[in-house]
Amino acid sequence: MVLFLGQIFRLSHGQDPPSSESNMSKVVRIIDATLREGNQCHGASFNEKNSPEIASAIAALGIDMLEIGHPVCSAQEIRRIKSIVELDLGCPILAHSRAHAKDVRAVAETGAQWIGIFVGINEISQKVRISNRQTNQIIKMIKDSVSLAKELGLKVRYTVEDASRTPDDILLQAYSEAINSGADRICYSDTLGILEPNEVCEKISLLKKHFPEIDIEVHFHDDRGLAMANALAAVDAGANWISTSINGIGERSGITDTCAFIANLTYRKKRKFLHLDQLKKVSRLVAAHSRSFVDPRRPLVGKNAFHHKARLHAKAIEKDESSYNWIAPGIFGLTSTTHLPELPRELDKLINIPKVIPASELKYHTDGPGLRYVMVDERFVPDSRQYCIVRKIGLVKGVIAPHVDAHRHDCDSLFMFIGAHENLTGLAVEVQLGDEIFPIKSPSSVFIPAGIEHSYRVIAGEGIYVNHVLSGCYNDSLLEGKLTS
Ligand code: HCA
Ligand code: CU
Repeated sequence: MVLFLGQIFRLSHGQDPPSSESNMSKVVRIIDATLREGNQCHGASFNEKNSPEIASAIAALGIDMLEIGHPVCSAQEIRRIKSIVELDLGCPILAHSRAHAKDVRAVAETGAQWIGIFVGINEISQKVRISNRQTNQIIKMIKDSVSLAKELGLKVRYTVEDASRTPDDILLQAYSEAINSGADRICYSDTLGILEPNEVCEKISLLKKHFPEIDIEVHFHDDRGLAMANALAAVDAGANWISTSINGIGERSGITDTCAFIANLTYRKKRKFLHLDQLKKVSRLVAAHSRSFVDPRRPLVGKNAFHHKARLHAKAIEKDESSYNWIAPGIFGLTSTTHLPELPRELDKLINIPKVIPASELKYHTDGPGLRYVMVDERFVPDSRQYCIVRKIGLVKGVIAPHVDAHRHDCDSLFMFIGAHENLTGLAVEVQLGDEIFPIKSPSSVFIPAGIEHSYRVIAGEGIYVNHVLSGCYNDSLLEGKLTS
């Protein structure tokens, strides 16, 4: 059936497309799996506290569906997913499930509208992922789990895990079973990131030939650096849902990057996203909470993505931005840069005399007790990528007012307390970390992971306080918005 353009564009973000949407005119949709696949990235700990903020920020980009977590894992995981469902972001929520009844029931308990059931069916899956099951038994698991999910009122996405290493006949059999049992969408997963774009094209064309009506999602891992190329090849071959994550985080080398994929769709004039100027902000937020920091070369959101160093390039960019940018950075609220400060080559310029500067130069701070010596930041050493201050605290008598409000950085930082007495004793402080307050005596250090709210105040004694932040500019490293008040 032919759809008129107007009909396509009336499908607003978050709504399920009508099932009659014809294949040729299907809009490319994004399911962002940061809070599921991304949670499997080393360093990530998306929890009940930070997940709602992250989910809201991602949904606000105009994403079509959010994949949140794996509820059967724990009661805590169920609560985390529920807390996002309850936000009612206007964007359907999908939760992950093996093809087991208890997993399916756990998803139903979260209130998520969609379930993503996955099961591998190839030889290696039978050997190590779901041991001691034959192909026909796995086919039955697909039928039973999809049917149960439908009975529980869920919309179902069914994924063949490791689809790219599964023989075509078995692959088609698995998807047929899922569709006949009521699956609303199928997902092709290149779990190991082994496919190349021409193979993706073949596989998706095969699925389209056999299942012309059903929505097809693809999930590409980036182990060979091909996740983006494969996603675009899949779109060209007719896949209409792409699974992505912010900064591409996930198992190992991760998956297709949400922001870069949105930029690619924009470049191709495939779809209009309304809040492109928020991409970098969301990238920073997720980088902080996953402690998976963005490489300067990452497309779109990396520090160097629109930086031009060679003199010829810089000159050309100053005349016309399109000379060396693939897309106009302004669309994303970004600007081209040409002359970023560089680390000095002369070694003596790396030695600094500290300057006394009151802390009110920082957001969330007033001057506070004693003198604050700035030891290093990018004003002292261009491109230092570090900030360090020392505060000399004279003997505290009586109660002193706090001078730092709770705040968070997009990078890790450190507090050190060094008392003026023997063995570095002699200073008592109180440190807020997340929701908790800790009374602390010197000598001590407090490691502050990126994204964690923190502050401190001096209680008694005398000594030195050191703050070290892994950013050359304190104020630029702050994440706006606070989790608690
Ligand atoms: C996993 C595997 C998975 C599943 C994808 C999906 C993969 O981490 O459980 O359910 O669509 O890459 O195959 O991420
Ligand atoms: Cu995956």
